[in-house]
Amino acid sequence: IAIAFNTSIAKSQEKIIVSTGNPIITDKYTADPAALVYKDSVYLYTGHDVPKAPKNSYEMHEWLVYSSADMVNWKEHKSPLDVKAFNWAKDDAWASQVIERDGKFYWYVAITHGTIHGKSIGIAVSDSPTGPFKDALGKALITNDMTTDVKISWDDIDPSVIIDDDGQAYLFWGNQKCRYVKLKKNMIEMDGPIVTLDLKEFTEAPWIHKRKDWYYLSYASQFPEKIVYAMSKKVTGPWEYKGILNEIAGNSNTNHQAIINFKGKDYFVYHNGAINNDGGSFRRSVCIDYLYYNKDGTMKRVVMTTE
Ligand code: FUB
Repeated sequence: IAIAFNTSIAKSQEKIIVSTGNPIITDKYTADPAALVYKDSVYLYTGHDVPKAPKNSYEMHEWLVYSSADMVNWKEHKSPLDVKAFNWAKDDAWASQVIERDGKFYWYVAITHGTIHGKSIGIAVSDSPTGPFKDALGKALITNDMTTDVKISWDDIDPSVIIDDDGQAYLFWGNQKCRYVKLKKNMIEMDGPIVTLDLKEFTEAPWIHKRKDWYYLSYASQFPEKIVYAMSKKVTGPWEYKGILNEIAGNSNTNHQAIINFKGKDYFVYHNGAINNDGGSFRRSVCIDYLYYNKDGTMKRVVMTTE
C-alpha cells in the first residue's frame, strides 16, 4: 500500500483520513482490527487504546469504525459502541468482529463482565455497519465460568465469526485455548456444545476465513506474538498447521489480524506499536499490507511495510 504521510480533515463528527502509509491512522491509537466487506466498501472496526494510559496495561473504553471504498481514503465515523452499551459489563473494550446476516450487523466483543469474574463475549446489533449499535442479548453470550479448564480470567476473548456456505454460523474465540461453538440463525444464541481445539502454540486472536475450498484459522502465537495459521477443508477441522504468516509486529507484544478480499485484492490488517516514537504494547496502531496466496492455497508470509 503506497504511503508517504497520512492526512485527516475533520468534518462535523466524521473525519476523512487519507492514508498513504502504515500505520493507516495516526491521530488515534487503534488496536485489534476486524474488517468487514459489505457492498462496495470495507468497514474497519478497531479498539481504541487510550493515549498515555496511567497504567502499564490496556485502557480501552470504546470501539471505533472507519469505512473506505479504496483502502486509501478512510472515513472515521462517530464511535458507534462503547462499554456502557452493555449494562451487565464493567469495562475494557477488547477485540471484536462484526458480521452481517440478513441485513443486520452483529458486533461480537470481548469485555470484562460486571458480576462474573473475568472477560466475556457480548453482542451488539445494528441495521447499519456504522451503527448505532445496541446490546443484542442483555447479557453475555460466553462467560469465564463456561470454560474452567483455563485458569486465567482473560481466556474468553477475541471473538471471530464465520457463516459457512450452508448457513451455519460459528463463533471462534479464546486465549491459551481456541474454542468454537455453533450459533443459531439469530446469531445471538449458542446452538451446541463449546468445542476446544488443539492448535500449536495458540495464544489468542483467532481469525476464521474461507477462500475457495480452504478454511483458514490464523491466530497469535507465543509471546511476543507472531501470527501463524492452519488450514482445513472443513470449518470444524482437522486443522493442519502451516507456519508463520506475520512476524512480531514492530514495538508491540501483541499482534491481532483480520484477513479480507476486497475488489479482487487480499489484505492483511493488523496492529503494531510503531506510531510517532510513542506507540507500544498499550498504544497500538492499525496497519494494512497486501496478502498473497500460493497456488496450493497456502499464504505467503506478510512483511510489514511502511508504505
Ligand atoms: O487489546 C486487548 C487484547 O490485546 C486483545 O484482546 C488481544 O488480542 C491483544 O491484542
